[in-house]
Amino acid sequence: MPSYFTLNSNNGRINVRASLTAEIRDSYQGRIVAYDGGSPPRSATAIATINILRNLNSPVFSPSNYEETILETMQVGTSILRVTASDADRSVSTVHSNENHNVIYFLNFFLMKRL
Ligand SMILES: [Ca+2]
Repeated sequence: MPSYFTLNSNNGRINVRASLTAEIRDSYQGRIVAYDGGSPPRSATAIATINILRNLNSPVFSPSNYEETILETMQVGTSILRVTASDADRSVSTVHSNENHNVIYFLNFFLMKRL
């Protein structure tokens, strides 16, 4: 497995080393060891878990079709329908908001022929 991360031994920062798109794993875990400068040196270990936010899923409407009949005299601004779509990608990150999970709606009406 290629190493996707590198650790700066001076300041402890972990950086991305290689593109993360080559795999679909959503979590990586590594052991980190810190040594002091004593003789003999003393050390401590920690586990770093890095979760990857991937966009593996498309939003899904539920239901997938909507229909509503309204009066032509309906007041401007009246709410007539609410559509709902959800996305199964991971929703939580402590660093970034996850656009892979957030759903934004767009409306593009077209005219239907009368039967
Ligand atoms: Ca998604």
